[in-house]
Amino acid sequence: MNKILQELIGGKMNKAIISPSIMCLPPWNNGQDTIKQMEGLGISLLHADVMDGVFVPNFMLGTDSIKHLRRLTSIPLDIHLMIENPEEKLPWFDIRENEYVSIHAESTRHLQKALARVREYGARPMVALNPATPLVMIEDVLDDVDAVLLMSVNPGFAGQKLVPHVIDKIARLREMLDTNGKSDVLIEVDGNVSFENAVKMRAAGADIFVAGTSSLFAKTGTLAENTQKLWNCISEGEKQRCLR
Ligand code: S6P
Ligand code: MG
Repeated sequence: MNKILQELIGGKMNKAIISPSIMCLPPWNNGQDTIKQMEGLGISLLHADVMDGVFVPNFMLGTDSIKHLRRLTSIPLDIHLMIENPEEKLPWFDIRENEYVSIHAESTRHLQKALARVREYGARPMVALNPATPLVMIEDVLDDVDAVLLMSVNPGFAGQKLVPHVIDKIARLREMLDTNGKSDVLIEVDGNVSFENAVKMRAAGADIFVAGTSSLFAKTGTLAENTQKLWNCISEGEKQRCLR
């Protein structure tokens, strides 16, 4: 039995989750049809990027878009805040109990306060790190989070190339979590989660895979085909079928 399978059976490895990136949806039908289809495909989390044009050089999904998404589906949101001083803006989002909300360590001087505020809504706090931000930045907030988001591209845009050292960073984070008694803290990866990269990210210890133009919304394959293919890439027993 190989090591990953042993760890899965031993409960050390969490079940993998696909979190489709809403900003990559074809815009013409307001997301409605695609999201209904995702419900049928067993998707259990939806990644919603929020960008303020300051923390990152782009604008994306405002508060009304987030509220609109909640009307379309009961799939919980995974809200990725790429905004300055997020702790002041959390009340704008009408955060729900079952949602993940990620706060970038680089975006606030009050990281612990921001994460604690997410917890006050009953939601699941997640701390996010850009590719160049070292893991040491989150050592003192491990008690305040349910998950850590490692950016595998510099945030702001879809369709970028993986920053390669992030694979090793995932493994170092998994080790850091395990040695601190935080094995239940999930690791999310975001950026160029292609079928090939997903295999390496899973092997390194990632649990939540943000799926954008590199997989679910790739130019080839239907949404159903690409979802199945990504499942195969992150499910141990199916890996051999992954790249077919
Ligand atoms: C990027 C944003 C991401 C993208 C996603 C796109 O700043 O946070 O969530 O939407 O990474 O995926 P892909 O496969 O096009 O890189
Ligand atoms: Mg994102």
